[in-house]
Amino acid sequence: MYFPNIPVIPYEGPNSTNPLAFKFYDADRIVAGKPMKEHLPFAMAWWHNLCAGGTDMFGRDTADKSFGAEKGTMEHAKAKVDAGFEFMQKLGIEYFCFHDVDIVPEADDIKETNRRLDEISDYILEKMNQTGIKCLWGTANMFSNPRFMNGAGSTNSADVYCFAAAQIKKALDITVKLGGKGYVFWGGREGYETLLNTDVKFEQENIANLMKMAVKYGRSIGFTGDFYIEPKPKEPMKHQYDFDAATAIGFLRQYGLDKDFKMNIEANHATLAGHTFQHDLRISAINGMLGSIDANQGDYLLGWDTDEFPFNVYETTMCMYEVLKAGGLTGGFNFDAKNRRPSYTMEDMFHAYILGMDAFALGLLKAARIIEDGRIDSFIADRYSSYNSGIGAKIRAGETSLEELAAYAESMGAPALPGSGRQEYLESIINNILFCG
Ligand code: XUL
Ligand code: CO
Repeated sequence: MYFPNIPVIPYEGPNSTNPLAFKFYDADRIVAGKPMKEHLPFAMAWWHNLCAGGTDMFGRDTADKSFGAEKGTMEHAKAKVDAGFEFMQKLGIEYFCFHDVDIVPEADDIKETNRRLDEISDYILEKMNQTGIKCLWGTANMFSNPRFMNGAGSTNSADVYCFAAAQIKKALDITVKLGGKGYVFWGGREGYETLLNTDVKFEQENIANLMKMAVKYGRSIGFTGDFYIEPKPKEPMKHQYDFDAATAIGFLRQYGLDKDFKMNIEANHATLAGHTFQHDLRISAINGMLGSIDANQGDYLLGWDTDEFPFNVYETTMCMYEVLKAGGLTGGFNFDAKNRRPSYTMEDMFHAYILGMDAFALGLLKAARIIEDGRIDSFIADRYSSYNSGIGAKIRAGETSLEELAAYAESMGAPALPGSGRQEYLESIINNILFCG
């Protein structure tokens, strides 16, 4: 046991003061027609939870993630598997997500790295069979190693490009072996620092071709799940090609990848792009591409990717509103989030997940209430009601012309103002639902 002092986390309800209990996440409670756990397929992010110890550019790890083994060894890799499964079981988390190099130490020779991946995935598979825990998605880390300083698909080096292809191929093999529902491309360093040394069109074509080859290979080995792009506007690169959902969707359509790909939307990435989390979820959903979510939050006072555990219930509510309206996710909610550096104990790892799971559970309850309440929906329907009949209906049906609309406008004279947006009233409805009952 790696967490001997932590019990299985029970649901105790909103009035509980037990720090190691859920206040809102009640896995089997039925909300909007199905159990909470089906609305909220939570996943543990291997990298933050089992690998990262709080290193930043000013100081080394504060948290000890050795799990009793020497780091960089396969013994350590296995200890992380054991600790991870104990962690997920204690929290009732049913999925995990991983990068290739999260689950094994990378060797100098890729053949050896791949051998290690085979070994560890056998071990993980055994644990999965014992516990019923599943893989949400896998990915390849093509941004940490110095060889990827100029990106993977976007690199200027054909040899590095081939290395990236080899990593993707293996990561797909392992994802399929573990029954992963998805495969993620986060364009870690797919972007550029200066146009003085960069051919953007060339790089984007290469990225698209790499993705096409990945789709072709994935389908050939029986991967039936979704490929995801995880948009992010900046960091580490100054300009990243997958800036936001709209940009990534345009890219996928341009290169004919839109049938195989969906979006994995991360809250903190959306806010770095100058959007709300809700905005990128909506853009994905209306394009039929809302796939999965990296559940975290940023800090509006800081301009970088802080990957905090989500506690802002307003944000989780508006997220769950989008998810419910979209009919759910094909993926899940991966906590791509890390403890703050001074929260370095094992117990803090549990507090973080309890916080995040409760924040989304409460968001789900409130979002279901907003929909059930109906005032927001009926306000929006009414706001567009001028398109329900007459000239508006003709516009919607595409059965008119610029000439007809111009003639209509001339006969009408000046139109009346379009009606109050009532933003403050609507915001007060949200507060009313959030804070009463
Ligand atoms: C980085 C990030 C990644 C991806 C997976 O900002 O979000 O961890 O989720 O590569
Ligand atoms: Co992420």
